[in-house]
Amino acid sequence: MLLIRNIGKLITPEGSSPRCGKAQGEVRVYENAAVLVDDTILGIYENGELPHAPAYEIDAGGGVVTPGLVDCHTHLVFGGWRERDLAKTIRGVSYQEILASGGGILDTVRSTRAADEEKLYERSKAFLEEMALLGVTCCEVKSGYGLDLDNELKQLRVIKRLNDTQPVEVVSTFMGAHAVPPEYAGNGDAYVDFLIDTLLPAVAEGGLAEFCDVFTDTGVFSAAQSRRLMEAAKKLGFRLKIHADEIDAIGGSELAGEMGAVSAEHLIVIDEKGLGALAAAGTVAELLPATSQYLGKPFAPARAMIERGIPVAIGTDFNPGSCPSLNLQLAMSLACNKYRMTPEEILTAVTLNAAVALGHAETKGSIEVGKDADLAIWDADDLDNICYRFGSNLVTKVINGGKIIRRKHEPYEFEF
Ligand code: IZC
Ligand code: ZN
Repeated sequence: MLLIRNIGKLITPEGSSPRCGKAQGEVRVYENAAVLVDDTILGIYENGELPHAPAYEIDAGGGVVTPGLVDCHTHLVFGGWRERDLAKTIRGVSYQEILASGGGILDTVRSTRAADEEKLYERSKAFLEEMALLGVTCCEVKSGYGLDLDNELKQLRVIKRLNDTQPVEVVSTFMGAHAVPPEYAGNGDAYVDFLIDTLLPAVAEGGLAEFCDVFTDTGVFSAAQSRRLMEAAKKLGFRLKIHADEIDAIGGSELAGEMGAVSAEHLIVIDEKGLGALAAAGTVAELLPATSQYLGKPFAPARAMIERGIPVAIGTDFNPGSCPSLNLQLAMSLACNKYRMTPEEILTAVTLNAAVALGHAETKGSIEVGKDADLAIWDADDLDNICYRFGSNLVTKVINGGKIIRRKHEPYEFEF
């Protein structure tokens, strides 16, 4: 058993359901607290009270303790960076223009196809270690840089192996509909047929993904193509996610609502109809502020979403093209400054609502007795401080499933 004591403030959303509207900003605060864990949370104490049971102790130094962070949107298994696009991006060449000229996602498809499975695994594991030290205890990873049978399955096997071999819980999403590969250039419909007839059934049979995602946008997949794919995925038992309204509002968020998708993601240019669809369906809006920042794009209308009662989650979108940062703390401070979300709303967005978006809210996303012992200890005395000090890693210790996460060269409880 492990006791984390001398916690100035233990701050957590509560429950296993999405928190929306006013409730998005309502968090429980335990002052002068302690928490007793094994692999799950056994007890929470406040006002200087402590359990009687003996336990190995960690001193939180009077700082804040929150649930471990949940990064609900990443593309972290990829073969190579795309820094050569930086000069184009700052000259104003758009993300879509780079993709249309055979670069962008297709560039990463080339490097990922060429990458050896073992190397992909090692490189992705190193990213997860970096994320863990920034406070992340659970994250999503999407495929979508293989875009053929062998290479999509290779990417998904890497994702599964990551989940099996290191402490961050990894939720797998199949995203074969990330772009139309060169073999099907100009023939998106035939590629969607291939996804439905061949790739989706293979992924389902291998038990390699919980979710299916599609990039519904200009130059990628139309709403009609996306609907076809989502219907097939649903029949095979996948839960649905959708990249919607990142570049143009072509019906992605309406489709997400109609199909009962668990989340709609990006939503930079969502319109009234889209907002209405998400609100009616209870779909989680997954917002990715570091992508807007990096691409110099507008920021999604988070306040309008909260006002409409749409649960908001925030992720990094870590990927080599539109968000080369895996720092969820940075996304939190951008959400504060750019979305004008309060620190309490943001905490819910990177813990409980993110866990809901991954279908793991029964065990993750809040500090409550019986949930997994996933905690972040911060060198901060309140949430304001966490959102304010952007650029530094304010997490001093991370507990994942009751194990203390340390850097490799430190004495460890769990080695990466
Ligand atoms: O590699 O560009 N938006 N997919 C949709 C991405 C960004 C990842 C990429
Ligand atoms: Zn994405």
